[in-house]
Amino acid sequence: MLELYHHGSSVCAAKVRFALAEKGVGVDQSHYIDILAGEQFTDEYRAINPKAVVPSLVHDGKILNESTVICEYIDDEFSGPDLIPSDAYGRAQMRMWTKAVDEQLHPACGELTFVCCHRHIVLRLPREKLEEFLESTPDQSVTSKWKARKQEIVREGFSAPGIGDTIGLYYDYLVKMNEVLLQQKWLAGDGFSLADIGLAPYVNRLDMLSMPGMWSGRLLGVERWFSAIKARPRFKEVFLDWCPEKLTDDLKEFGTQSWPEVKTIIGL
Ligand SMILES: N[C@@H](CCC(=O)N[C@@H](CS)C(=O)NCC(=O)O)C(=O)O
Repeated sequence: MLELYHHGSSVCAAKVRFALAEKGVGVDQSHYIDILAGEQFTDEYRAINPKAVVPSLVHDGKILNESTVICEYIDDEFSGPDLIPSDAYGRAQMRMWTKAVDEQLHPACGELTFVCCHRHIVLRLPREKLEEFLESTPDQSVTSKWKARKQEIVREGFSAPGIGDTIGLYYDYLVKMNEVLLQQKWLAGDGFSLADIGLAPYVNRLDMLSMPGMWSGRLLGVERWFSAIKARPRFKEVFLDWCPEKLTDDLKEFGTQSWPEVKTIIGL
């Protein structure tokens, strides 16, 4: 019995859906947790995921958290195409990328997504609900200081301290990916791997925010790679179909509104 707890705009959840799809594994039960409505904060869900974040995978009663770990588990546990390189250097390259995502790119993505889009969505909540939503975030969540940082970004938007550095760091990752992708087909070598699965949601996030201007016609390695990602047979189902229409529209609309500011920050 395989159960997935996930959300439509969660990059980490998309990563796990992508790994399952590439491996050809179906889930028996899908639990949609609306993280913009605070459904991650219930006692029931926190018994599964104490950080109150998605995704979680439950396999025959065994709880698995942390999307990078879950993806490796999926590759280890199920038959299907290998998603981990067979050689030691390939595996090391793959893990350099997935480690960078966990340590730097994902925290930056939480901030970029909130400042460009999600703050506008949660600011629609009635005042009391908004306060409850912001207060419910555990200190140890998306990052070790996510509660305070989320509050700051929701309240101050682009004026929140350090937002420029965050967006600069995100863009620097595209540049680093580009350098590699100009030399080789996939991020960890010649074969598609968990490195590509791990990074794809972060480029797709920018795409859904209508910010392909960061790489289109500029970072040709990333452009080629992302076209190849979009051409994977299950891309639409994994990345687009799980995102509710209203949320897709919000990402597009608020992303488009934020683009001039983002563009200025990264100096394009
Ligand atoms: N390190 C965790 C991070 C998970 C995470 O940050 N999930 C986000 C969505 S991508 C979330 O659930 N956020 C809830 C919130 O902001 O309250 C993983 O890789 O699974």
